[in-house]
Amino acid sequence: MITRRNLLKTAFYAAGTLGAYSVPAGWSFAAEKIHPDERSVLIVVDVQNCFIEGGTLAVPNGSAVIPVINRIAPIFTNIVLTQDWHTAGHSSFASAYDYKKPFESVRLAYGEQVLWPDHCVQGTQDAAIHQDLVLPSAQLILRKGYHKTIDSYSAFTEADRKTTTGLAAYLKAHGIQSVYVTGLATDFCVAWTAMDARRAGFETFVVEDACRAIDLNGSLAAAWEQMLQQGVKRIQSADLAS
Ligand code: VGL
Ligand code: ZN
Repeated sequence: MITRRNLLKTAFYAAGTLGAYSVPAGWSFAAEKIHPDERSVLIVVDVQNCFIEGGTLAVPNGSAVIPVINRIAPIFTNIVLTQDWHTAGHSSFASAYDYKKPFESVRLAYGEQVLWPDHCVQGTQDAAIHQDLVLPSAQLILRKGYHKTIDSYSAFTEADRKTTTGLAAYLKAHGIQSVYVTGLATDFCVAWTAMDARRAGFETFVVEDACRAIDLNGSLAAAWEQMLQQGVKRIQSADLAS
């Protein structure tokens, strides 16, 4: 069959015979489908009202991830959701500082912190998981960012790079070896989660079309560069099958 993949494959092998090809690090040549099994987990990052159109920190076209995640979810026996869950007056909010505006940054005890509009405040409708996500089999909703003075983009380790959320231990206790990351936003919570998953020893995939980015000052390109360099694999939802 002539598919885009087979054409690519032909081009790839043709280039190979010329002896002058290279495959960028992390670029996986997925001619075969990937089949997640019971040692795999789908992590759905922060698909909350705040990050969807109309929310307090809306990611451009954020709602587009929902049908993609709903479509691939039945492939997974293990699903974990994360929920950004900040205190009112959280130290990642620009409003917590005099003379600071959203998307500026500030130096905190643990390093540089980007400042955001007030978002995902505990117990608000803005912080609720979006109602169009259909994930009845999800086994865990992990909240993060609930310490007032420490942000947590990552689902594994808070921004001080010391405080653990316990997720790596949880996944290991359940025999998980491979992590598939989806959700919002590609360049912040998805990227930090994926890189920490690698660091914790999991085989790690980011499902690119199941994510959307904020893209502040080139942050999306930078995030992909770092993720690929650290061995995170970039795949598409169509690469996955039962
Ligand atoms: C996020 C900025 C602030 C995210 C969370 O989910 O990517 N980004 N809080
Ligand atoms: Zn946040």
